[in-house]
Amino acid sequence: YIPVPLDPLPNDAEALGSDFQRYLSYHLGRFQGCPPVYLYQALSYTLRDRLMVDWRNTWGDHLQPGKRRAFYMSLEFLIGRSLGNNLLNMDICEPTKQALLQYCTNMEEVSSQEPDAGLGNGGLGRLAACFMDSCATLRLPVVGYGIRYEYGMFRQHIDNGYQVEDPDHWLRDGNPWEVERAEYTQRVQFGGHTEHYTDDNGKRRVRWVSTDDVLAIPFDMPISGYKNNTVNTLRLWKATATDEFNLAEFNAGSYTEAVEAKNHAEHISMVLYPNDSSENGKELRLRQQYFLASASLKDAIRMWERQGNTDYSKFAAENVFQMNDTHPTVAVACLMRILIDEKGLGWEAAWEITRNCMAYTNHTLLPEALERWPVPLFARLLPRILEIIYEINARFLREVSMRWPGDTQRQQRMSIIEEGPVQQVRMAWLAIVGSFSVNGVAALHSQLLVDGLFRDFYELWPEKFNNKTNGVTPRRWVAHANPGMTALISEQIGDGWIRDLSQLAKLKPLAVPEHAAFHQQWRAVKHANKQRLAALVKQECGVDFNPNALFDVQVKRIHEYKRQLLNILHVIHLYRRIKLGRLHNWADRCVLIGGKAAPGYAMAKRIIKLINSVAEVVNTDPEVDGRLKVAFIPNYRVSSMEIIAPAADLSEQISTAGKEASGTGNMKFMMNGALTIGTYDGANIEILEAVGQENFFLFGLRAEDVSELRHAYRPWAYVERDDDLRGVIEWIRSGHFSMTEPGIFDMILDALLSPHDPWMTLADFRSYVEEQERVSLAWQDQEHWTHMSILNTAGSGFFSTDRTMEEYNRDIWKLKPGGNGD
Ligand code: DL6
Repeated sequence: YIPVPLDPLPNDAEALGSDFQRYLSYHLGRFQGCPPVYLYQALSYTLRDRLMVDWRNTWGDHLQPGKRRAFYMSLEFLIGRSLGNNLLNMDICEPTKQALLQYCTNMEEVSSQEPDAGLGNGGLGRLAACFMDSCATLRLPVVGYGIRYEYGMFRQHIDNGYQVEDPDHWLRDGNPWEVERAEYTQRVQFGGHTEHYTDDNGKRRVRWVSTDDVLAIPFDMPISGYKNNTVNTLRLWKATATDEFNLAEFNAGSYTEAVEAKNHAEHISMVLYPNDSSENGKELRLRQQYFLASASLKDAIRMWERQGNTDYSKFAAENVFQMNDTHPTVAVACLMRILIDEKGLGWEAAWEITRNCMAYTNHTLLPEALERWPVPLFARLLPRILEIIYEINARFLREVSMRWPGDTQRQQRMSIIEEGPVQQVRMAWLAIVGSFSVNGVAALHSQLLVDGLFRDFYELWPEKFNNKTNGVTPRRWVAHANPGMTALISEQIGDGWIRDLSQLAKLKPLAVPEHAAFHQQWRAVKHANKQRLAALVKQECGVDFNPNALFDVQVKRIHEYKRQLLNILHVIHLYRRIKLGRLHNWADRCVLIGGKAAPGYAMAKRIIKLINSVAEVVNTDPEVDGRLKVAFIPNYRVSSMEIIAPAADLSEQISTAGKEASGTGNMKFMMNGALTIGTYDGANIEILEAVGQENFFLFGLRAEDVSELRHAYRPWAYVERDDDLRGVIEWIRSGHFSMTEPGIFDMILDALLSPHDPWMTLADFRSYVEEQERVSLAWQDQEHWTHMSILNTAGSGFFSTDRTMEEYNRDIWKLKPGGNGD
């Protein structure tokens, strides 16, 4: 094969239109009256073609000899839809719209056909997707490694107020964006046992034998940079059976067993685990983690060796792996195995390399989310890897005992192997020991980590620990999601802010009342966005939202620590105020709540039922008369947030202080001009600092208050001294919202009223209600609200993932931004 020069394809409406037509007819075989999903596919192929030259050139740049690269390893990439985002980045929205009009269809209709790539649970997975976007925009040579789940995050529908989960077979109609690269298939070992032997040079070696291997086939997704001719790669692995494995069974006459074996292998990439904050503990999940780590490391090594490299002492200078939470951290031991068993390096040399190319990001302070794996499971599934972990641990504990002689308690606390009835491998400890960098995702979170959970390790290696406050990509979350505001801002300050979000600060002078015309336009844009959301709410929930009311929004995973309960207690309080005729300083509100509960999380599912039950009562009570509306939007996902964030007036970020590592929804809302009501938690604190206390509604306990109160928490005391709270609790208890299913909310009340409630919801009720009253008052002065809204957008420059990625690069990755020769 002789590579041929590739010319960029023309981007005018005529060329786009004729390619679109060609794909529809000649490739997809669809003619008149075809289902609209094929229009989406034909358009996506048309656009993907136009990414190919830049994609090839960007790879070429990444693969230059001596070039340092980073690999972002994540079990989750919550990408959402690609079409609109690529159109924006490629700067061909207008000709594409024109091209489609020739074929009697419009962009909205076509782009709504794209299924969300829901390959993630929530914040952690969406962050990974935003990182990919920013790396491409900054031209950083970063490859994302993940799993191509056949079924992404489940789809949620609501039946009688309860969450019901439906499988999300997002790949059913194919994925026009991906390119399969079977030539780079990797083999991943499982099971078997180890053999210790002496090689021809008299060296003691280990081999891992009699394994059940699985093949990992890469599928590449293009990640376009913003108007910069750069296309990075997200490489997602699909699992499949090896041929020999099938053949053995087949030759034994067991055709069906052979096919079953194939199924068994393919299970690995079948489904995303839908838990975002508790360990999964399932064998299949560990298989997924090792599958990703092993395939990705082998692939990165393959690329490096293909450049002619053989001297492994240079490997860490040219390769860095960022591990997204504990999920892929088995990579530490996996790389050791490859270097020692396959490349023949000694332990010290291999360890030096590993510790210099691994970096770990922690995303949670909840101890239950820190993964641990039972040793017996590890021994059965990954016997060689367990041996290596034992050796890492033994050497590490020697280091600890030299530093703190005789401190056996500390050794126990720091051991990678946790003792107990069943020994466990502590994945976070393995990650810290095996990495040169450990970071948290917001200033408070990083501080709490080194003060608490990771304290022992911080005392040993303070230099490893750092903070990288999260961000979101302004391309998807403003330029794409909010075209009205984008045009308005660009008219005033130019469009440089889309690449350099700190330029939004130029809006600050426009926030003063003298710029009345601008303020009028700002409100008009928000109003139009609210109309768009109101239409969605009507369609999805059958509830009428009045765009003149305050849109009060909380969308995120349903979890007790995120305290959707506090929100709904406030809604009931507002409802009582209407019923009791206490309407002083009233502001009409539409309260929108959305999010998925982990299928096994009974309390979270009951909270969804409570929200829906309250909505039902409030929305149908004629006395409410439009003053208050409540809706639960089903199947909250990336594409719905694209409509929700631009329309929100008030962003609810009300977690128990010290529990939300960062939050990123808070940033999306702020950028789109919403004001935040929030606790002093996660990145809320940095938002508050960026925008000033006078433009933020702060309430509630602080992290240190929460820790202090832990052993003296008396929820009844709050109820006894607060008539409003008592009234709210009584209304729930009396069955006001559960007439046909008495007692269904008792489990919620019991949890709220328990002195062991770790989320301390009732402790924050009064200050939340009072702050909400300030919100209502502030809303009545629309001019001042607009001023605060503009200042929120103007102050959001820090929260771009471009800044986050620049910091990762400056402090951890140290990559040279590329050029692809354009
Ligand atoms: O760092 C991204 C995102 C944070 O913004 C959230 O605050 C945090 O909860 C989330 N973490 C996880 C990990 N599991 N848990 N819990 O999803 O990460």
